[in-house]
Amino acid sequence: MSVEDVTDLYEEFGDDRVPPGQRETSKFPVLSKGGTPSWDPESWEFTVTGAVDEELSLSFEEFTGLDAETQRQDFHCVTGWSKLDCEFTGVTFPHLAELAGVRDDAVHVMFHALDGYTTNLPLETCMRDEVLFAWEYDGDDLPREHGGPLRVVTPHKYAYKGAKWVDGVEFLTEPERGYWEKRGYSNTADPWAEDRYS
Ligand SMILES: Nc1nc2c(c(=O)[nH]1)N[C@H]1C(S)=C(S)[C@@H](COP(=O)(O)O)O[C@H]1N2
Ligand SMILES: [Mo]
Repeated sequence: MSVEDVTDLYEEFGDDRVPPGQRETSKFPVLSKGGTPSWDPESWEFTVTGAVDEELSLSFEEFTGLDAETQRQDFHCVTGWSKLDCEFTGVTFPHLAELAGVRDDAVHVMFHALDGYTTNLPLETCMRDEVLFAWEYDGDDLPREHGGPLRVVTPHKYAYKGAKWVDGVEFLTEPERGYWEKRGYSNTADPWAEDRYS
């Protein structure tokens, strides 16, 4: 599969590929609010709910059978490290949204995860091909501690906007805040504006 390089996305937001106040690392640290939740491949299901024409429920096999792409992206953690050139394989947010049919009154999105984590973004901020539901990292299954079997990546935002262990996306008619957004992290999370805290 060919790799789409989207590491030039920063040009939309700032002058430098590594956002201000960030340091490049070659490691891939793990940041989770708690432990790594278990998952059962037999009973796991991914749901698309809320303001959509058709709510969806997909098994892992069905999800990974959707049209996928591999992208080279950068990863920016709000605690100050950036990891460049990560290769993630997954389904784009706009593709999933199209499958469900987003209603006209949808304005916001909440992601749900197996560990009870949630995170939110305005719909227009999600409707970009770089927002991936990813199950592979650098050609292998996404490591469990990094969100396997499935996680979201948001290269245009700090990484807390990307839910690890994601198992649901909910389309909302009004904005709501997720786990860290209620606890002092920025709701907007733009790395080039250094939107770290609110
Ligand atoms: N489900 C879930 N997703 C999550 C988190 C979490 O605790 N639970 N932590 C977030 C935070 S604060 C960051 S910085 C990134 C870290 O991803 P990593 O552990 O793969 O580096 O995941 C985000 N997604
Ligand atoms: Mo984080």
